[in-house]
Amino acid sequence: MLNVGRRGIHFLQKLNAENVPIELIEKGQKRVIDASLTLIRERAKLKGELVRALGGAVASASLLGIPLGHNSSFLQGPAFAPPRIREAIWCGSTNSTTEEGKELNDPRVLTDVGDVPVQEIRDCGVDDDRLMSIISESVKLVMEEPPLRPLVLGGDHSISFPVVRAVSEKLGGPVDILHLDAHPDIYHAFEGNKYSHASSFARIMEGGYARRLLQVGIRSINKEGREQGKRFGVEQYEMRTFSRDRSFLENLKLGEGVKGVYISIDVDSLDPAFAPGVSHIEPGGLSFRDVLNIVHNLQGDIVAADVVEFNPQRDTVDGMTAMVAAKLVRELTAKISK
Ligand SMILES: [Mn+2]
Repeated sequence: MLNVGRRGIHFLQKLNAENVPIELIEKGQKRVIDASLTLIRERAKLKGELVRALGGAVASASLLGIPLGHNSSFLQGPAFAPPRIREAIWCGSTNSTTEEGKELNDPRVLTDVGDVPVQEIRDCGVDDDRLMSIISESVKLVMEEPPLRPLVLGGDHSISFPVVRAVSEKLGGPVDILHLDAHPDIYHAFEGNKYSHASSFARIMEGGYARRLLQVGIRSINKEGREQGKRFGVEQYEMRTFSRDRSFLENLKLGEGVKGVYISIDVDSLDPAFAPGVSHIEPGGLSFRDVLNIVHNLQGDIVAADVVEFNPQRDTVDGMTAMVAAKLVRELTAKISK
C-alpha cells in the first residue's frame, strides 16, 4: 500500500487487521466504485445526448474534476481546487465569452460531468493502483459520448498519468503532449511513490502514451530530471532560454501522424507573481500572456487537456489564482471546442 504513514490511512485497513472478513470490505468497495462510475457515466451520457441534439459541434469540452491531492510531495491543497475553479469560471466579474469569441454558456462549447469522488473512494480503503484505474475509466466514459472531450480539473499532477493513459487507450495510439510546468515531473519515483505528482510523466513515457513530450517553463530541474528527459526523448524548454525559444514555442504544430494533442498545464508554470496559489512557488516563470500565446497559436487537434496543481490553500484572499486557473480552463475550452 502506497503512502502508508501519510495522512489518510484508512480505518478500513485497521478493520482488516481485526478479522473483519475481506470479502465484506471488497464487496462494499465495489458497490461504491460502481456508484461513482455510474454517476459520471449517466452525466456524460446526458450531456453528450444534449450536445448531439443541438447539433453542429465536432468537438466540445466537458469538465471532469479530479480532487486528488495525496500524491503531492509537499502540500495537499490541490484536492480542493475543482469547486474553486468552477466558481471562478462563472464568476460575475467577467463575461462568459473567451478571448477569441466562444460562448461558454453554449453546451456545444462547454459542459460539465462533475467530479470523480476521490476522497469518498479512498475512504473505503481503495488503494492507488485501483484509484488510478477508476480515474482512467472515468475519462473514458466522457470520451464514449462524442463530441465530448475531457477537460480535467486537478488535483495534483499525478492525475495526468491515468488521464493520458485513458486518452491514448481510447484513441488507440499515442498523442503529442504540450506540458507547461516549472518542473519536469519525470522522476522514476519520488520518496518511494511511483504515483507521485513528480513522476507522472515517467509513467506516461514508459507506457508509450506519448510520441512527443514538450516541456515548457522548466526552471526547477536536477540531474535526474535531465537524464530521465534524455532517456525518454523529451524536448525540455527551460525558462533560462525562453527568450531564444519564444518564437518557436509560440508557433507550435503538433499531433500530426498521431491521435492528436494533449495539453497539460501546471499552474506553477506561471511566474508566482501571476499565480501565487500553488504548492511549489518557483520564481522566474512564464507570464499569463506567454502561456496564452503558446496555447492560442498552437496548431493541432486538442483531444483532451488538464489544469493541475492550483492550491486554494495558498491563494490570495481574493482568489486571484482561482481566476487564473479558470481563465486557463476557459481558453482551453475555446481551443478544444469546434
Ligand atoms: Mn510543477
